[in-house]
Amino acid sequence: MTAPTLFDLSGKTALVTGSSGGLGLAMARGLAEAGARVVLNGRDGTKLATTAKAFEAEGCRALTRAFDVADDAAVRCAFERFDAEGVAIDILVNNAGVQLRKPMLDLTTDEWRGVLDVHLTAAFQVGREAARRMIARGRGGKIINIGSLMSEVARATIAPYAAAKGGMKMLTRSMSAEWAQHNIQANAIGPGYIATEMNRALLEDPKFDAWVKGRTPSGRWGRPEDLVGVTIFLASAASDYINGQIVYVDGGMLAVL
Ligand code: GCO
Repeated sequence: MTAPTLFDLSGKTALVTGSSGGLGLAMARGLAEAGARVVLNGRDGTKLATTAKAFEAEGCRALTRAFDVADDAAVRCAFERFDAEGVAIDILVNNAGVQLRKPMLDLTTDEWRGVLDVHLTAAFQVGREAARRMIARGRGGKIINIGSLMSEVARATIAPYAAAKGGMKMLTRSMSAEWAQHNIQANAIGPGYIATEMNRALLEDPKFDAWVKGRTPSGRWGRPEDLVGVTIFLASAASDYINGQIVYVDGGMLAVL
């Protein structure tokens, strides 16, 4: 396979969870530009439809599927619909996530569970349904879990998010342990501090903004587009012998003190 075709996703279908905005939308757009047919997902069907319109205006093909990835029955139903419509998911990006900034002493168990469910349980549920079908088809597949700097380090007031993102790293390795034999490559991306809606409060806090810029060797916040290259790489034949890895796109923050 020559270099240019290594990254060509033509003929592939990619499901990106939580892709009506933010990182998910940027990664979905990148996968589409590399040739994949993309399935956009979110809980809000109206928001998803608006996103899909813009997406298609840019010439990118997109299906939309509104379902809650944290709801097991909804996930199963979504995949049964894929089956019925002949939509085979070759690439799964487990991106859906929420943030909840609160000291643990003030956190309820429901709040804790809610964050873990959207990130970690959802990635397990959607991953399981996608892998079942990848294995049955015998064509392998790609699973990309979205971790975080918090897959390695913690910050006060975001314990459930950090626990979930630490879990995403080990879920990725568990997927490799069980599914690599079926030619499924499961890897993760660890974004650093990226300028997204989820981080608006941090971006607008002059002290936090200065800290991120000072603590990051690149001297800036990441942009959602900074994740596109590594997403295409991990979704393509270029990463066929890479399994269980997490690639940090953090401007070097984790590499230095
Ligand atoms: C926070 C942020 C971080 C970033 C990102 C860093 O409150 O510290 O939300 O968690 O979003 O995950 O990798």
